Amino acid sequence: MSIEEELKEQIEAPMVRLKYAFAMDVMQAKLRMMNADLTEQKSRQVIRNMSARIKTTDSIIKKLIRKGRKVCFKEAVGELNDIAGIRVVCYFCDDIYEVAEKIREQRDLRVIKEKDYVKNPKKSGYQSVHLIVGVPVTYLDKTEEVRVEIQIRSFAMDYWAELDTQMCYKKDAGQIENVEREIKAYSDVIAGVDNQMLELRRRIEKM
Ligand code: 0O2
Repeated sequence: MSIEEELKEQIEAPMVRLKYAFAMDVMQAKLRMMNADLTEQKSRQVIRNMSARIKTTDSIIKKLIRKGRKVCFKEAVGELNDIAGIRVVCYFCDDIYEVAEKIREQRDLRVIKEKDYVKNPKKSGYQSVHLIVGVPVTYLDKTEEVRVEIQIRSFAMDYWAELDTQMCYKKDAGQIENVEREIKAYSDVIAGVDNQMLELRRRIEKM
């Protein structure tokens, strides 16, 4: 059996998938509650939509190789923070921090790592706030912390990231003249509009 086949068999084992799926379900239920809470506070919807996925085995293998790690179950589960991933799309860019704060307030979760690619966008122009949270999962009297990556971004940032994923991210398009420069420039334009929309909302709220 090849190392890829061995990893596939272990990572796709029903019990392993169940643990990740459970951790994502718990997190999504919490996020729905946080959205209800914020909606009540602000008299408007804060989260526009969310989605969840378990990383495919192919993508796990590619990421392990990209990170220079050994392709095996132990490295995948131990090193990758995003085998379980949730994407939260908010209406406005300031909502991102409201959601992140609500996650930090959850006493039964542990925020393991935070990355703010909104304040410090990636070279590509990618913007989002990433939180890695540990969700306790109990099975057969044993409690284990399962990591879930939560990507929080605005509707506008999501538009850019979705198109970037289709055209450039993890693709060779960056080698085409001007592509990297242009996609980064569009990210700046979108961020500008995102901030103007926020200012507009604030002016309207003051009335
Ligand atoms: P996929 O297929 O979306 O899952 P960590 O190990 O937690 O420290 P990690 O995961 O190595 O950090 O890197 P990072 O940059 O913090 O987060 C990576 C994820 O952010 C990616 O996951 C993408 O989902 C997203 N991302 C990062 N940069 C870009 C970008 O330039 N464009 C787009 N569209 N998305 C980006 P994966 O596993 O690479 O991909």
